[in-house]
Amino acid sequence: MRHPGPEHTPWPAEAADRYRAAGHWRGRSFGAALSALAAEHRDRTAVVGASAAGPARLTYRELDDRAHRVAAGLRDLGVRAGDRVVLQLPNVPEFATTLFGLFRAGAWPVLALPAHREAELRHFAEQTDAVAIVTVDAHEGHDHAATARRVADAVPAVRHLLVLGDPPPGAVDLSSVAAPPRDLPDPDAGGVAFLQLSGGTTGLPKLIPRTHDDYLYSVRESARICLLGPDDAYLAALPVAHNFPLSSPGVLGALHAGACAVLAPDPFPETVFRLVERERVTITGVVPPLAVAYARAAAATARDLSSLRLLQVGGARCSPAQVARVAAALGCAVQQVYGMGEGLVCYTRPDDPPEAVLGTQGTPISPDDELRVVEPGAPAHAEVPPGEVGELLVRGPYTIRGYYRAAEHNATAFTPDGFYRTGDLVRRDAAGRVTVVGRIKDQINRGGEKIAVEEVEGHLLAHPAVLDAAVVGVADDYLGQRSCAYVVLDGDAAEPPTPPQLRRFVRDRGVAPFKVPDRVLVLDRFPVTGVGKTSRRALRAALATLAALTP
Ligand code: J2J
Repeated sequence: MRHPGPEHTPWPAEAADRYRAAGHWRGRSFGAALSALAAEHRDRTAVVGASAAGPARLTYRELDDRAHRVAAGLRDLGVRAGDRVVLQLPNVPEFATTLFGLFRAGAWPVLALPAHREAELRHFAEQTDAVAIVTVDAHEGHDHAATARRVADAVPAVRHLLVLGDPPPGAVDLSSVAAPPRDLPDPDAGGVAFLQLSGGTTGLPKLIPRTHDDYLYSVRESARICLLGPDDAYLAALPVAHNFPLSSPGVLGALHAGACAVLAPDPFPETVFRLVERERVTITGVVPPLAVAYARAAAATARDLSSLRLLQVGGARCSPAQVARVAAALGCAVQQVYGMGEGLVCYTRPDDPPEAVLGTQGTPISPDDELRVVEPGAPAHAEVPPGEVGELLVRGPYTIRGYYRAAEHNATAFTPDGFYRTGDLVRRDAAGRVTVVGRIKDQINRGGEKIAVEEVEGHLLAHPAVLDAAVVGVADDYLGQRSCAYVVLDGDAAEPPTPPQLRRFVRDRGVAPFKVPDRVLVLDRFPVTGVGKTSRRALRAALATLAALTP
């Protein structure tokens, strides 16, 4: 396979020197950071969760020890520094031990989500020439081991399939990947630590190379901004591989603070409330639909939620009315979080005035985050006047300068002077607070889950009877947006597919369930025609209007 573009686009030397001099980048790897935490917090609880092996509580020393053992076990399998390994685990303690084991071995985890299926997994493995896939036997009714087996068979680079739980023939039991700890070379902190996933706007999801230096900086500052300390318990309700529960401040922020990271097997109110009560959880972070669900369920619960001091909402827009309702119902502070796997994270702060917490997404983590709000489509320097809406561009000490192996996409996703084009429409007030008001990127935000419309259109177009397809977002009270696919069918097709058949067709192509169009509508022809990106955009806009009017 040809891989256009570099693995990692480094920051220019001038910027890197500045970030080091400012103390943002400290030259410490994740593995070294964990060992330092283990020395400091020793027998305090680091991770609480449950997996097939039963409930587990790991102290800081146990977590560090297991990470060493996993790293040695990976080396014995032949996994070397710089190798890519697709990591797809739900919220189980093994996620933490494997993640840190891979970090220690210098291998690069590729952070797949449990919702990903064969199409995505295969793309990650092919795109990265992954040498191994780590997954779970089954989760929420899906046979992940079988899916990963097919991917491993199809991608020649994949030599190992490591399965948590019951491994199928030919796969290795993940719990057996352990060997007596030994000294392994500490990876360069300025180099790539792992590949995070982008929600994507074009084709298939892009991979985001994050370095030890830049990610640890964002984690450390996130923990500080959220006032995390050793007495806190952070609950990961969202899938822990996602950037928000991983790093904002997430599980890694909790560990950095010497706190306890509690892994919830699912994000539903019953599960989350039970864990809040049992573990005296102080902080959690969720997407708006879940925050609203917790607010509703709080009224009727017998669980003691009094330990909860902060509920973070992010990943999608949360209206001021929703924020107010959630805060009142749960009797805790709410924090808005606006972040992205590519880097930039904004938070409202504990001492912000109520109107800022209700109505804005706060300010960036770093004084060295450079934000520009520009006229969409105009040259990068054309900033809009303060207070007006424009596209947000960002550059800074933890925002990437390029996607992994994606030279062509990078040429448009970044400005020549290294700003990432977020595709988000924002306003900045006089205090520098950001409010997200919309989006110009071709992406649907379905309750925080990101859908690249082009990707789904590609799956629909693979059907022999589909002549054209356009996928649009439709406003939805619960999720913020749902997806609607318009298709034009081949009139000569012997048996034109019905909408349910098309939905099943997309699902059977092995895509994450959240990407299957919520609705499929058949049109004789599309309202506007043309080629090229702009006219596709105009077409999608016209269809979105139509969808909003279609009962
Ligand atoms: C509106 N849109 C938002 C918000 C993200 C913390 C929190 C979230 C993410 C995340 C993350 C939003 N209001 N509060 O990585 O560390 C939309 C924007 C953004 C895109 C990024 C984190 N918070 N968004 O959601 O990579 O459109 O990261 O560009 O999944 O989500 O999506 P993602």
